[in-house]
Amino acid sequence: MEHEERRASGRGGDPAPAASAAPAARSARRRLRWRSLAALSGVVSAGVFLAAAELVALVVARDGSPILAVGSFVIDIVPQWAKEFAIEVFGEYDKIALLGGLGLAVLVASAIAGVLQFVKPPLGAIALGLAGALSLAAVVTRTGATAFAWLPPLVGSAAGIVVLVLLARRLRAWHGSAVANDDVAGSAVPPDPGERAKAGRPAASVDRRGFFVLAGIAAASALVVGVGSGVVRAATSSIAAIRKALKLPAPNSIVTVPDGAELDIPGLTPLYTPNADFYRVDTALTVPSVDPATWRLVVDGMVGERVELTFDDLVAMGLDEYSITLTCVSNEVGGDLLGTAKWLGVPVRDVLAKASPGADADMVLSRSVDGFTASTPLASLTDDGLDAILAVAMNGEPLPLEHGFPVRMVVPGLYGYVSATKWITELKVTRFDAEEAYWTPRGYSAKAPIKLSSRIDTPRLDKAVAPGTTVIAGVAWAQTVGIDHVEVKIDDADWQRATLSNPVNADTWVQWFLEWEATSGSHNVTVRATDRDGNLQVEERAPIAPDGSTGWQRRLVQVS
Ligand SMILES: Nc1nc2c(c(=O)[nH]1)N[C@H]1C(S)=C(S)[C@@H](COP(=O)(O)O)O[C@H]1N2
Ligand SMILES: [Mo]
Repeated sequence: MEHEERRASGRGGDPAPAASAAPAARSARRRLRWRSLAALSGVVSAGVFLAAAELVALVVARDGSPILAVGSFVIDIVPQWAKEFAIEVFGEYDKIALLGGLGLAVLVASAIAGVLQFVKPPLGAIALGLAGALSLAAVVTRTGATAFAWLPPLVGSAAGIVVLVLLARRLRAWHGSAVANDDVAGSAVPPDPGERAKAGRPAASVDRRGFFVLAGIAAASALVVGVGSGVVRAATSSIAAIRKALKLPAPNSIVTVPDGAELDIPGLTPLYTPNADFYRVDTALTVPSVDPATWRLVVDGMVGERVELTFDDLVAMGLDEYSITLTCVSNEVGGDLLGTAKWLGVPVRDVLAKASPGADADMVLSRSVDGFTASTPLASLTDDGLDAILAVAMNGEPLPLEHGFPVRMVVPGLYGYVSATKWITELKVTRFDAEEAYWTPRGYSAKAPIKLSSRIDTPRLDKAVAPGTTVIAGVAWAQTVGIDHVEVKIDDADWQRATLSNPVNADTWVQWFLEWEATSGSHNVTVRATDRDGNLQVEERAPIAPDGSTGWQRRLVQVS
């Protein structure tokens, strides 16, 4: 009893017995204490409000989230100078700063509502109802508000008001019993249970527990529901989820892989590179998030008519499947910055034709959402014999996010940096003497056809082979032309022709192999390819800059 009374009147470091000194200061401290608890009940109620609204929004109408609606509303009304100031002070954290500021405002307002409900009910509940009405207005006035968008703020404010009313009631009960007990204690007469029963007051400890239990349950549920809804929302509204749910129409044609196109040799690169193993090269710090629903492709520049396509427009042009080996200019001799996929897409020439490119144009500058650009000769995109495409799928699934979702360009025979723009948004018809692409001022050629090359996959340098029959195998590529033959030389012996896999097409690499009677010791294995135009792979070594490496790969093989 004594113990309870002292707690209720605040322990704030006052060593003096309760009634002895400075009664005014003591009562001020007490008032502050009760008001803090009232403020707490307001904050908890606001938490319940927001969490309940987020849960309902998640289930019935995502755009009904009061947090998002009010946040967007504030972003819309903030004047330009304030935005600039925020960007100057907070940099890229300006939106986080805005949300933080908004959160602080909600905290203060809900604390005030809590105090009001405690001091002058039902003022706090009315204030919360007002906040509900305001957020409801923010929700339903947003452009494109859906049919049930009003439900989340309504349910949220109802839940918040109920919790606030209950908490304030318990707090007042506790306050009442504490004051009554205080009076009894203050009379310096040992409290008598009989007297208390007469006054009809339960122990303050009971009311206190009632308040904290309810506040605790409400706060914990708000936290769990709020954080849970946020996590589920983030996980399911992410571009990854949109990609997963995306259904592409059936293609008009698919790639036919002829018999013998894929050799079954351990250690040999597969004909088609699984998406998960496909090399990735780009300048993007974080993978761009592009929603196909809002994606647009603009064809402009030197055109008869500017054209804008949606994802559905593009896909409705009809999809076909193409087998193309993509290669990076940074691929060193023997390197692995290349891969082959079956791409589903639309010919770039069909898209360009809609815009009627001007006769003087000789280049298309393709641009990504993140600002990357590539310069591709117009002829490489419009030539009837070339399968330059805007691709939407890779090996049977929508483009992986890191490979350009939802749309990228793929051009057979050109290095990726001058053709394979991922997350593409614009095709600007222009001239090489008028525009430069991303890598051009950085030491790479404006035009860069892929160089004919070949690679040894097995045996490997780091794995000794046993003497006897050994298979030497690898891949060779000469996109748009095709490989005619591959030759292998062991030490200083004569060149021997390797056996090739059955080619899928000229744009796809071929696999090759040669059986070799390996003898103990170390041996040099060298490979070179010749394309169907009769060009022999260049022997002389060249670095990757400015337009791709050259040289014959020579590998040291240990036989023991
Ligand atoms: N938006 C964008 N697209 C890009 C690049 C880039 O940096 N940004 N890099 C290009 C380069 S250099 C290559 S080799 C290919 C690689 O494609 P991948 O990552 O799908 O293998 O993408 C090309 N497209
Ligand atoms: Mo590249």
